[in-house]
Amino acid sequence: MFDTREKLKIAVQKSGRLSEKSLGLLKECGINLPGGNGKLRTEAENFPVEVLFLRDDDIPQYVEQGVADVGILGENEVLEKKKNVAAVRKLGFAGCRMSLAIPKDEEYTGISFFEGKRIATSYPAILDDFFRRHGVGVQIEEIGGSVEIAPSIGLADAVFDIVSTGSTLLTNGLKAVETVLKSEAVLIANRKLTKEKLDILDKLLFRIKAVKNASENKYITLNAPLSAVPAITALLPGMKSPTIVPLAEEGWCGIHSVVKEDKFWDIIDRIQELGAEGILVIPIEKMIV
Ligand code: PRT
Ligand code: ZN
Repeated sequence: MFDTREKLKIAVQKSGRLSEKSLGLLKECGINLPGGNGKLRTEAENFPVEVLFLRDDDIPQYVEQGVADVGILGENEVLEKKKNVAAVRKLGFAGCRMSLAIPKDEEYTGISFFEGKRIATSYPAILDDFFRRHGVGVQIEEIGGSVEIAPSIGLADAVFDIVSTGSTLLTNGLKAVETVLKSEAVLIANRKLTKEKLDILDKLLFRIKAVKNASENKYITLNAPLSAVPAITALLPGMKSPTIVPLAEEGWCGIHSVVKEDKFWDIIDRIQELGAEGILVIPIEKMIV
């Protein structure tokens, strides 16, 4: 398939919240990576890629320098590091927000609340940009981790950190008061990839799209009275248009289509009201559109 000796070098997080999902995505794209914990690099057997396992903090720099060609990491880390890399595609996992939080008993009065305050964070660049944009002067205390304990030990008045469920803030007596940004995993790329590497990246992106489409859609089949077909097909646009097949029973047909996961329950309710019966919903393995 590839008449090339070049391999696309993909940086993924070595161990952390992104590791499993990043490797899982490559696997779903049909890329077989020989396993083995503790490895620093591995080459796929059936696709021209090599995977480098790195700390997520280092990935933007390595991609900028071309040590890796592409990388998978959180948008928050890309924004913080301010490296010259291309953000190619959002990947839909590791969703979180980055928020400002203050002790739960304090009254929050808006962004000016932070004027002159000390804020602990591991993301000083994003925070500095935010307060500059709002014209609020703050003192940023950069710390490497366990940001949430900073107020209780007297290091800071507030924190700026990643929030997912909110339970870390809660158990540390803090409340989130401002969302500064939302983040999810993204694929970034070096800006000067060779034509051969760009071709491999295109193939990879094509596969990622098929995997994502599949996970965001369901295949649906149902039986309907012929009189209800126009109304039902209007609700089930499908990939091009729904497939309609005759049934042995007169006056009825089968309808096959694809529905978006997020609209799914709403559509089921409405087609049932229109007389649909025998509804089957089937997961899609890959979806090429
Ligand atoms: O070792 P390395 O440097 O590679 O990893 P890391 O420790 O820097 O990162 P890691 O593995 O913790 O997170 C990697 C990425 O996952 C982050 O950059 C985010 O893009 C994303 N992500 C998604 C999260 C969270 N959700 C998350 N909840 N990263 C961190 N957290 C932490 C947060 O810092 C806080 O301590 O979880 C806590 C809050 O969680 P809740 O659920 O209590 O609100
Ligand atoms: Zn990190």
